[in-house]
Amino acid sequence: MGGAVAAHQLEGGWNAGGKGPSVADVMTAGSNGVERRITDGVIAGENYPNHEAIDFYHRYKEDVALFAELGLNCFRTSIAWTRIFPNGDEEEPNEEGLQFYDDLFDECLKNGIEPVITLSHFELPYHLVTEYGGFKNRKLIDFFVRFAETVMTRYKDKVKYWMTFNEINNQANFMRDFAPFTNSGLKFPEGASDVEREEIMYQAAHYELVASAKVVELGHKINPNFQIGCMIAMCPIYPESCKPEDMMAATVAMQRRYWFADVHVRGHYPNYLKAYFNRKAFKLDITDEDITTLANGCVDYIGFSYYMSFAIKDHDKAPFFDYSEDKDLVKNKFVEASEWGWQIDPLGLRWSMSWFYERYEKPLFIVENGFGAVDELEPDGTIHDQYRIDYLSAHIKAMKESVEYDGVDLMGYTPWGFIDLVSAGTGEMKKRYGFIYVDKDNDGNGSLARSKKDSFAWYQKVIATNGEKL
Ligand code: P53
Repeated sequence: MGGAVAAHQLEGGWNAGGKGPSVADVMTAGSNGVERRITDGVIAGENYPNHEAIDFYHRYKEDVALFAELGLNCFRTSIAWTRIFPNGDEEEPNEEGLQFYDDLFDECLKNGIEPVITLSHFELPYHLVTEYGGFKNRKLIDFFVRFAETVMTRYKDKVKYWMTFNEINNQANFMRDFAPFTNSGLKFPEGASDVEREEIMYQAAHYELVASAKVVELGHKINPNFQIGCMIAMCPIYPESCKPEDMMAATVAMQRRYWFADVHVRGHYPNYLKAYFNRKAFKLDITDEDITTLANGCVDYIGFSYYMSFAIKDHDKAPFFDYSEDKDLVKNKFVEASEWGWQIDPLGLRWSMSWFYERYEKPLFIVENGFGAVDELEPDGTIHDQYRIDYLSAHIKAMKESVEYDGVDLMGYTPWGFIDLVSAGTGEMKKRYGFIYVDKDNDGNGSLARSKKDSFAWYQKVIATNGEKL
């Protein structure tokens, strides 16, 4: 048991140590219901919350000591691609960036905490967007492989567990700008039609899957003990009712959101997707060599995040039931939601674990789970976040049931944002997930001091008893 974060959401130091700007560095702060804006480069006077984040870059030693006190066995973070290759297309890496992660991993290992590393967590070098158009350009495969080879070689004796692309399937929501940009550095041409957006998304995702497969193969050569996984955002999609058309709509929606996992794990495109590509007459660059690469780079385990479940109704879309994540989802009247509208559904985690395990028979690693909420600081500085404890307890209980009653092979569990950090979706600080409070508000004010919430002692006990005491 451990905890999870991502470099761009906590490190700050966005231009320190030779780091270049990433896609996260050109996104302004949004708020609940207000999307983050993507600016053309870094513009003076805008509020970019990731530039300072919680300043982990300069405070990691004290922070890792706190993580050790919490009792983390493992620490999932990402390596900011732009610390290593500031523009993404250089031949040689930036030594200062490499040294930073050497020091961070040493600090973790010294404290008995094993690093678990995501290679690409919404941190594509911004230069690869402006010069190459992001991952819709085949050249990005080589840039990513070079980055991965560099860090996997450098840290081969410090890091065993890796993941390639964080939540690669978020971009199934191609009608919004956020996921295609953060996943793949995509900016759609002005006035692009729905179909054009979709085709571009599939092309970029294909190149990412090829890049991932190459890195899996290469990683196993660098160190045969490496465990290299994918990372899927799992929000199961339930039929709104038992009406057969609702069931079929849910099935098709699951295909459109989770085919990425099929390719990662099985090494080939599923027939339902080939049939869809044919029907849509997409012109995708998928070569025979790519097909071989995919087959040779199947992942070792399935990393996934779980926060919420979705529901869908058929919307009279028979016979194709084409899915629009932007329009087709409906509220599930049987569950409550967080302040940000994320539906709280612990049993959905057990369902998801069964779905993955039945389908792939590969070990699962829950690499994110958590409850984003507004915390109230009491006059004496304490924070009573019982709602967070309730959410996590219920999910850990579901996880235990999955292992005990359904026979699922679970490798680990790392709750998200166990130290408060910048929200990916909204750029807010006040959407907090942490057991460790960080004094900073949405406007960037605050001392950045760390303190323990009630959930800190609770999670300490959970880790110490391996989930027996909730
Ligand atoms: P925030 C959408 C749906 C599920 C997970 O999210 C998501 C997103 C993107 O917002 O992202 C993951 O911060 C992601 C993390 C992120 C976390 O979930 O929007 O891997 O980077 O911070 C929570 O509340």
